[in-house]
Amino acid sequence: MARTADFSAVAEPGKYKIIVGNVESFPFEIKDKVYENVAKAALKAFYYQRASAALPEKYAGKWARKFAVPDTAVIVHKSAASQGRKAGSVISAPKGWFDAGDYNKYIVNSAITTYTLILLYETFPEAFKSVKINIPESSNNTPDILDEILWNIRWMMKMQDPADGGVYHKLTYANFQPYVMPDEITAPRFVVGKSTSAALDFSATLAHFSLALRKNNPELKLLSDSCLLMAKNAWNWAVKNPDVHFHNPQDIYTGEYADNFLLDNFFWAGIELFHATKDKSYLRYMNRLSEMVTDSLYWAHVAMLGILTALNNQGDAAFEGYENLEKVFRNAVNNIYKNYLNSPYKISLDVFKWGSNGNLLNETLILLNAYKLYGKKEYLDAAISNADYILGKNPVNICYVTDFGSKFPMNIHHRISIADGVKEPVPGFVVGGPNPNDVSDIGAYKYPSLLPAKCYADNENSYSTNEVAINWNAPLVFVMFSIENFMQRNNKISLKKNW
Ligand code: G3I
Ligand code: 9MR
Repeated sequence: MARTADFSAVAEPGKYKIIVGNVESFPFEIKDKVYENVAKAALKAFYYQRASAALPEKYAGKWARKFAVPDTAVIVHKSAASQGRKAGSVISAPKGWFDAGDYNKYIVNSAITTYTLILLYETFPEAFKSVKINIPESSNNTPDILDEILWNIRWMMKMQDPADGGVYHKLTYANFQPYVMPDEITAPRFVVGKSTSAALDFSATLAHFSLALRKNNPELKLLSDSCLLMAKNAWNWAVKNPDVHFHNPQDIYTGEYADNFLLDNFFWAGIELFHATKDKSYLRYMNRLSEMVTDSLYWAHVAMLGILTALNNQGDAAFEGYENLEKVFRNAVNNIYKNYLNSPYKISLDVFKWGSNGNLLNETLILLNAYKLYGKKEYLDAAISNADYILGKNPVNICYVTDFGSKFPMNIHHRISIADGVKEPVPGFVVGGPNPNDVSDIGAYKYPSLLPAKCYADNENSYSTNEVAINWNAPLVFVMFSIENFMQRNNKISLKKNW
């Protein structure tokens, strides 16, 4: 039986714990900027995921590691061959982030991840001028979040075939590698299979990035223009190749991010290209919104990303069908908010599956956008309640973010954390979270519970509940920074009012 206690009246800064009978909670703090440290650590986690880099102790502390995975001699797999790039030829596609616990790089998952970080940056551009996370680029004049985004954007740009605009689905080893450090691996890496989903998600992300740079970083105009041209070329390839659905070739065994329903991907890319060009021909999928899933957001359901861009750029260019788009958004927000109200743990998530923490964080991202657009405090309150679930207010009684809270995951499915010889996992990562559907990885009997919200194991082989991934950490960064910034703004407003 879950009960809710409201301690809002307790505002005195300090360390507290809750005692009910002979049961007491972990200690927790009431203070200013309570989300700032976890927000910065969540962003720094992307630095720890960098491919083609050495991470010196000065920036990485005890998780320093050697240079690994140059990706300057990547083999074109036969599934990716084209006129200009024969099977077996070699290309260079360095940088980018390792996807998760594995060392591979996937365009579909990179796209939603990078979009999310760009959306955060353009929501608080002034605040991010002073956010430093101690990365090599911290001494330059570019915001650290933008430098981290650029690390992945520059890799994404190398995944497009210049000859036809097509985009390779992933850059990968043939197999998932053993639990070793990345510099110990000598196996070849491949670019595999162009796909329609990769082309569209690539197009959407680079078009969005192009506009964000145009608005916030005029000094990067050349990059902005290049991104827009590449986005248009990827769109054109997708229009000519609308049904190239990715599945692993028979000699490749790593992650797929297979997505065979692509209307939402066309819609998302179309909205992004419209806002970046004002060319209304890109809006051809607007009238098919009802055929798309809009009340769930993750790598295979991306319609909401197009809706968020339209609503956050409504001043730029109104277009017919906009009212319907706003109605769809409000409906999704109301459904998310209703789930929160009806939940014993006061969270909006009502289905637990692979990456449930990431799904909850994406719902929280939607709530925070609704709060920003409509100013209704109940959306911020619901978002904070979701954030508290991630940070410890959950049936598993654990903070799901590494290196935070009294009890956090120590055995994450993350090859670097497993192989680096450091007891503590790399900090700032949120684990996938409870998922009752895929317990065969360690065996159902090893899970403390098979109840949906409790089916989680802090076990390095539980990749279905205890892996970390860039598309889960991006909404974590978004949520923690947004709540921190909104709370600081509201405190300033209430201080002004009191004066
Ligand atoms: O959408 C269905 C839902 O309708 C159904 O009720 C539910 C339960 O059966 O399954 C849902 O589909 C699941 C899908 O994720 C969406 O949640 C699939 O069963 C599940 O297998 C799938 O898991 C994906 C996993 O790879 C295995 O393919 C995760 O989304 C995806 O995040 C994860 O991604 C991996 C990369 O491939 C490799 N790198 C690590 C990364 C994170 O684990
Ligand atoms: O490490 C892999 C992880 O990134 C994936 O999410 C997961 C599901 O695709 O697979 C993990 O690799 C395992 C493979 O699927 C089965 N053999 C053991 C591998 C390491 O746990």
